Amino acid sequence: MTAKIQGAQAPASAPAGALPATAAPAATAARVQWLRDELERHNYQYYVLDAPTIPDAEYDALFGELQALETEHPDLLTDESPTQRVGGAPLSAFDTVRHRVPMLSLNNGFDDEDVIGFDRRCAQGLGRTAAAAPAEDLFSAAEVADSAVEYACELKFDGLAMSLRYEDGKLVQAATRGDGETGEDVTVNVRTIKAIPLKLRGKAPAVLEVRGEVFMYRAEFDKLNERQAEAGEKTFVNPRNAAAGSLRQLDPRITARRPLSFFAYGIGELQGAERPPTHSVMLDGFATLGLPVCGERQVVKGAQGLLSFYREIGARRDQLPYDIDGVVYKVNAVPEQEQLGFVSRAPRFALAHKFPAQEMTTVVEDIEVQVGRTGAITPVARLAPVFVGGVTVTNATLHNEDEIRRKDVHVGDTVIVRRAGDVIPEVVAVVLERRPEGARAFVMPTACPVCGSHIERLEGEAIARCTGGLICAAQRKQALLHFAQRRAMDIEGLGDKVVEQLVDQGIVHTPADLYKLGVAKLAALDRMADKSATNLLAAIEASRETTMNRFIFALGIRHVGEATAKDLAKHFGKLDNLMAADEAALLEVNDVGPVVAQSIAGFLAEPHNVEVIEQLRAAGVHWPETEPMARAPLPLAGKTFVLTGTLPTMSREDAKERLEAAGAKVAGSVSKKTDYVVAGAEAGSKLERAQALGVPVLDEDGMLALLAEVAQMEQQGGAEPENAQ
Ligand code: I6G
Repeated sequence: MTAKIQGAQAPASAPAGALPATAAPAATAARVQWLRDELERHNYQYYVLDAPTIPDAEYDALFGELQALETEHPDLLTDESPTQRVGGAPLSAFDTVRHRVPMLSLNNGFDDEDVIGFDRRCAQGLGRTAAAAPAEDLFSAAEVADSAVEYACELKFDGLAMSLRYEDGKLVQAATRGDGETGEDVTVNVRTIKAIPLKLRGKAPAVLEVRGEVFMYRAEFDKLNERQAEAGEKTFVNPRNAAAGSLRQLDPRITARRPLSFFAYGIGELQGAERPPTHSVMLDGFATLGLPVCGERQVVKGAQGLLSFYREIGARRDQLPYDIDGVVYKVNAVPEQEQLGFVSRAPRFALAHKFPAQEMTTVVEDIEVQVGRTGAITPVARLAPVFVGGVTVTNATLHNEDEIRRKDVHVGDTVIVRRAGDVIPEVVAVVLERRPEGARAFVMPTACPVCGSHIERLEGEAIARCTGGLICAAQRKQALLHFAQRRAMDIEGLGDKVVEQLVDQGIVHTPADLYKLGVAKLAALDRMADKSATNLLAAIEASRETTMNRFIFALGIRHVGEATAKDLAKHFGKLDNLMAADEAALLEVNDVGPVVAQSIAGFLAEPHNVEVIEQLRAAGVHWPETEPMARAPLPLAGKTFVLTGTLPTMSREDAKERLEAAGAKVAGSVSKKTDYVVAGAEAGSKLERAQALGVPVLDEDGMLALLAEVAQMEQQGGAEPENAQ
């Protein structure tokens, strides 16, 4: 909840945070009520208006104060208090709930024709005549007929349908959809979801059943899986499964720790208020009552409007912060919805227009390994062809040996494959029930399949590597492709097929050999016409003039991406300065930590790498050089930190990166020389040792505050922070 601080207004008689615990009950009750209203207001700002006004730490302080007052005065405790979202005692089973108004499903559409047909049926049912234009004409028609039907368009979130029952504005029941007639009573779990108000704002109807979707934001899902993995617990396949698994916990305290969210989209039972005249007015009304509604919605006219919405959302689908599997269209006017009615339990006035599935099942026919530029061995699943995410997929990365073990992938398994946007397809999970007899476990080869060199996996590393270096043709090919890519030396025309032949025929061994090529050698390659050979040669020629950051990036040093290459070029100004730098000097470069520094120093310590650099310079590869940048040492240089336990929001790896970027060293064990221990939940012996040695202990917030403080100091000229010893 990080955002600008607006300063919460406490009641006039009680300044924020100043009320003593022993205050008179009336004043305490007022303070308790004020804290509750304030916390709910922040929830509303955050979940409904998407405009948070308070940083996490301040929210936590208000929450802590409320908890303390309620502990001291249990008579003040109510079910609606935000403190009651932490989850009570575990259940033995969920009760069954009969939905007073059934939770219907929607008819699905998959292509333009389905949408045009839907619009035509709605228009005819309402006594209007829909333009029977073919799909391609729909977008050329400049105007929409006045008689066109008006629709409310929304997203179809990939979560779990939920019915929330509010009586006199208070949440009294939450039930899953189940079979649409009966669902499960998950009230105790749903009460832990902060996005769902326990009490509606303003004037609420006597009974309001809100229908909507419980889901998980992708970023929260990733963090949850990171925490699960760090704690050695099972990770989830996708946000939908994580949301479903979290809601179906019998112990609500577990649900309370899961980052669930909610969007409202419909009404079930309603008493004591008129139904809103349109679907879009209903959605706006939800927001007024404090219920989160997705902002990605639009009112359109006719099939043309529907298809434009579909295309516009489809183009942004992968950038949305949550998973969706389609969009939903509903006739906007409620009387028109009633006029159209239902057919076999699905409304005639609504359509779910589905996007191509991003997950499908298929069979792993084999697992092979690929050798990358740095020798990294990546196991790849060869799959029975499957249409997923809009393309036919036959390969999916399995990342590394540990991932294969974690996901327990065998040859012969049926697996779920995911392909979202341009991301490389990956195997997300095995359907264990469908494992055939004789399914074969993967064994990492001990020798490189390309050069036969030994494959090694260093302790603490997830990746196994071919030790062949430049004698390995696979590594050489990848290194050349990396060198030639657009963002590096930008040699157009030097693609897979050409590199393959140049390496296999022994014509090119290192990038420097590219500058010795002539037209005749290139034109002799398979499928290389004279014209292509001349163009390629011209591209190689043009690449001689480059920039220092492109050149550094092109060298393919492990852990040196484009951003680091830029930082290095800016910092050292001249290549010779970089080549003379030791690890300590490299650590002074912006964003370079020990791992990157070690990798660069290791690369430059190899005589054959230096030789290639010299050959490239001798071949005329050049760039403008500048003066090195003068830079003060990083603010936490010389300080040693130890991380232990599970931090509430960051992985230890992230925390380590942040500290190292500020110049600190992160060590594995606590000693007298340790400056700080950063401890999270379930910190063990390291925390005890720090306490015994009197080493200062910070929690995650304390560490972030220190980092913010030193960053500010640095901007102001580099004085030591007050609490950095
Ligand atoms: O209006 C809606 C938006 C999104 C929906 C809906 C939805 O699914 C995520 N699902 C149903 C079943 C209904 N309206 C009726």
